[in-house]
Amino acid sequence: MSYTGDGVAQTPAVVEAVRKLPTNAKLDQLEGHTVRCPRDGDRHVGVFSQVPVDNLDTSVRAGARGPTSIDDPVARERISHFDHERIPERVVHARGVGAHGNFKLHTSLEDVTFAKVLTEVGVETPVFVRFSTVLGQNGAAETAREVRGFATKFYTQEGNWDIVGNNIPVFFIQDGVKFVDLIHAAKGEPQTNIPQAQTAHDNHWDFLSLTPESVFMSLYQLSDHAIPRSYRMIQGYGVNTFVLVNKQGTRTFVKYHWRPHLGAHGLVWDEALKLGGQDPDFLRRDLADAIEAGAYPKYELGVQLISEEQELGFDFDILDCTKVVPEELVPIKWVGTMTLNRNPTNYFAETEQVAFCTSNIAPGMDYSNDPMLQLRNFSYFDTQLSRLGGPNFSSIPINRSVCPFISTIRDGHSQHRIPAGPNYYPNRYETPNTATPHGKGQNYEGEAQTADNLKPKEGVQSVAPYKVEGSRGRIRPQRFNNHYDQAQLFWNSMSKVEQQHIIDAARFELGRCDDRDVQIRNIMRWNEVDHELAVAVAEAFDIDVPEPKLKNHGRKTDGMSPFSMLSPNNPGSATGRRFAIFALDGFDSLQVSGMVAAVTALGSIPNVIGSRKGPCYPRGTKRGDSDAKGVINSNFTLETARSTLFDAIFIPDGDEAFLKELSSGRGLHWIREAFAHFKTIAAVGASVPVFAHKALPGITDYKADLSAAYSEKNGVVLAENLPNDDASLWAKVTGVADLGGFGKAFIDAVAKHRHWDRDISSVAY
Ligand code: HDD
Repeated sequence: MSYTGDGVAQTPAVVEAVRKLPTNAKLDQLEGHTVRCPRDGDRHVGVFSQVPVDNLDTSVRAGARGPTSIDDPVARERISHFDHERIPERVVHARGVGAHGNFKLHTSLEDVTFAKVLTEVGVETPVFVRFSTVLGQNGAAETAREVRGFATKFYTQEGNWDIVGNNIPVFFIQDGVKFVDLIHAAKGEPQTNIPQAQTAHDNHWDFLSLTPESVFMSLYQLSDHAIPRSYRMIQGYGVNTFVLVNKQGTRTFVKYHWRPHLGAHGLVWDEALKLGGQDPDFLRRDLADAIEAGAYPKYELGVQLISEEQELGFDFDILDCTKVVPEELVPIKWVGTMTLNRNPTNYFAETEQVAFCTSNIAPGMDYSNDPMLQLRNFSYFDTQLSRLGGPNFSSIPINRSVCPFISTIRDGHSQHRIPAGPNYYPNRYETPNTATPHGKGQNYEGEAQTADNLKPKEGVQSVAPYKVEGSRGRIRPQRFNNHYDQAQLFWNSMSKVEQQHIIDAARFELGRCDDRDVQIRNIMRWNEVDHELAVAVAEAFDIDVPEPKLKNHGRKTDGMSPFSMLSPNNPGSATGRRFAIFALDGFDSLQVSGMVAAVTALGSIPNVIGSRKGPCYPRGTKRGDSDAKGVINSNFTLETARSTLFDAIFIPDGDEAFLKELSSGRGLHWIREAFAHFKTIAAVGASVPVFAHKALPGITDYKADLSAAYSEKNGVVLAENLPNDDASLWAKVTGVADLGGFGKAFIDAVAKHRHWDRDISSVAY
């Protein structure tokens, strides 16, 4: 028997199941607050008295058919608790998904900081990450074209440190004071609250067209970055410039980067639109499923370091968050790896109640004077006051640090701790010369604290002095004014396909605007980025575009194009991908079981698509036959899922019944749609003609080469003559390379993510 934090015994089965999950110091701490039901001897309780009750089904009545009695505390209090279950959703980033994990440092930054989390190599720091969409309310579709939040709370040995970032490195505005209007314009119209979770409407593009600093981010928003395939495949950025401080008190500016090990990948727009209805939870499900399956997402943390001497040496301002620091000017130094390996136990208690604050920094860190960051530092804790009901939100379990601390902060709504000891400082119990970190930081004797004698102290948050000068006023530096250079850099760095996606997205977004002025103003703005871009968008609106005032400088940079991440250094990976494996009745059992095992061995997620939910029967067996060999349980049918939910499709050989179902309208639609979304498709044996002649009749490029074991073109892998009765071939599944080269070709094609060279213009899908 084991005990939870509230001293109640748990059943051995529950304890055993929890023991097997990955854990860390934070998760151990949370376990102490977790009540796992049902436990031995549990009985349901009335709400506030917590006394067990005998009946939760029937309220107290005056007579079996008489009125319900108001003196029934159980009914009253249960309903009352329910009535108050909701808290205000986040005013932005309402829709999110969380995960626990660890951050492990592999390269110390001790030259520039004394923060232990960034200097102690090999130490694992527990983290909680919340990914989110920005505009959609809690429940909105997740695949809308949206910026994605990527917020990380590090539970360091020295207190909590939060990087509250996005998957796009720049922001729409330069000054936090404009945030209110940016968000009001982007969210639903005030009269109707329409649209939900999308920016394809007049107000959003009206605001952006009147806010020139937004032009760079507007292109990012139109790119594939804004429709990610998975939260496991997004980059992350701290966006604002922060500061690291070393033992000497030297300040170094820092930009934070996260890069996913799986590479950054987008959805196809048609897919994103359909998924919005087919699975509005597509991204959170993807993350939870992957973690559950052990395909743990990993991200590399990188820093760009800029000394105080370099601060003014660029032709942009590093305090302007509408600009990146191009990697060619300041390379990224990769310092550690984050692994997400455990799903939350309770969505509300963890994912909803987690409170990120940009002001949460560890000793050895500081803020820059980026005017966005300065106001963000106010906004986050301020919003938690109303969202989480008062100033004690930091003692909610998910927000507690794992390091010991003392504080004289007291009282207020929902104080969960019992603070003992003095509630003021300094006090006669801890004098400035004692070993407490607070004591050491104070100049007790009353000596003036000057820039010369005020040095930062390790282990405590203290200010490393720096010089500030200038006139007070609503003023902006000149250097914040060049809005087009980096927008051009971004546009130039996209591949042709990515540029086309931006043009298509711009046509869609402005096509959903009704105000001609809004369309014209945005197109004229993009004209200053690139004339061809503006002309291509304008064609869809019959708008003439004059020669631009600015000339495109033609320069490019790394790290902006999602495709550029699939460089020779990063050839892509099929690990963690979702495979659809067809097991309609009459399927070839060896091929299906072989592929399921191969995909599992790869660390990916096999999904069996069957004739029904439940047992599906292979070639040579009959439905209901209890002795049938090779029966497999399906996850989905052709009806309950669509190709949009998967990265790749494997269609084995099969008998007449199999081919009949595969050739049905729905079966052919699956194939056409996956083909039109540029996904990898493999077909074997008699399924090959169904693919080539029925699903894609007009397209002659994808016929199997009958003289070869298999053929591969643009991610279509066909093996009409592969021996399907060779048990040893199909049963050797530890490495897919064993499938006679066919399996390897299939997996390599999946690793490429999409096959853009396909011509899909004549495919109806
Ligand atoms: Fe913000 C939430 C990221 C600008 C005010 N923001 C929020 C979240 C993320 C970001 C990821 C969700 C955190 C979570 O999962 O709980 N925000 C950004 C980035 C910005 C940015 C990368 C640009 C650099 N934000 C920004 C400004 C302000 C805010 C300029 C206000 C002055 N953001 C908020 C907020 C939220 C928030 C209102 C809503 C819920 C919350 O904070 O906890 O305070």
